[in-house]
Amino acid sequence: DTTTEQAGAAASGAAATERFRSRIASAAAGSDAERVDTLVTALLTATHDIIRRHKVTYEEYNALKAWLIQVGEDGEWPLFLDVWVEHVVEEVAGESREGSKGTIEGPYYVPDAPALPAEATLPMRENEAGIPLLFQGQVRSVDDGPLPAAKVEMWQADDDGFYSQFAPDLPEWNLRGTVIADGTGHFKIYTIQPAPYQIPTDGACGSLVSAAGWHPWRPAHLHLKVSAPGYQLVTTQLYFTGGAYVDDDIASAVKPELMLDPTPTGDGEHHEVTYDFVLDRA
Ligand code: MBD
Ligand code: FE
Repeated sequence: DTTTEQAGAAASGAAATERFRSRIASAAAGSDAERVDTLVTALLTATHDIIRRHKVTYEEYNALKAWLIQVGEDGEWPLFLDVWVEHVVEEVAGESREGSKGTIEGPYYVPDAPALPAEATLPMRENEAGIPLLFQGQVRSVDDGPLPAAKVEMWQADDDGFYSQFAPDLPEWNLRGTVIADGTGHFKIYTIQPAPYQIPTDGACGSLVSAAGWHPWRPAHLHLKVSAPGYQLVTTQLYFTGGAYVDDDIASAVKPELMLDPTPTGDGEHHEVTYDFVLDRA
């Protein structure tokens, strides 16, 4: 279910900020002064235009200043940027790539999840809540050949909308795994259908959402990174046809190519769905 319970802004924000810092070498992008000048000048000019056009007051300017300070204190820069900015960066990056559609990574990826065989169950608790789901498919190249031993990294929220390592009291690798496809690129992953995800409402991003009269929800989704040697890695998400918020994702990351429509099977107690990935040459 999608109860009102949630990982608080403080806990998930601090973890996401720490993760980002330890994984991304941020200095590299600062070395081209001409590029920095171009981009920062464009950003500032756009801001100045908004202030003039909307006659922004000192009260509003100070509210912005206080809010920006709060985003940092809550550790919510990864959340803010990935929810409201990353989709356009991904759109630009994806323009030059063929094969399966990608979408944003979001703030909750953790590298090096446990390696699992081509047919595997994601690490989960005994009696993990949620409809059991068999997610299966094949990884191929744009030239149509199967990609043996392709890597399918998967991470997702549980039935309460919580991600392991970003919410308290979950096993470290709950619902995270690195599945190695078989000799014909096939994989079969047993998991549960995740719940919609509510961004924390008790931090700076939550304040923005309520101040603007928006909602704080993302549709239920599976996160994936699919890769093979000599091919470009695809970071993507898959959503569920007809699910809540698929037409109204706060992170603007749903695409028509990314929909799953699992069917009940056998005993009717679980669902299954097939989705194939196509990778572009590196
Ligand atoms: C998520 O689970 C997510 O995928 C994104 C993009 C932003 C916030 C939470
Ligand atoms: Fe997510």
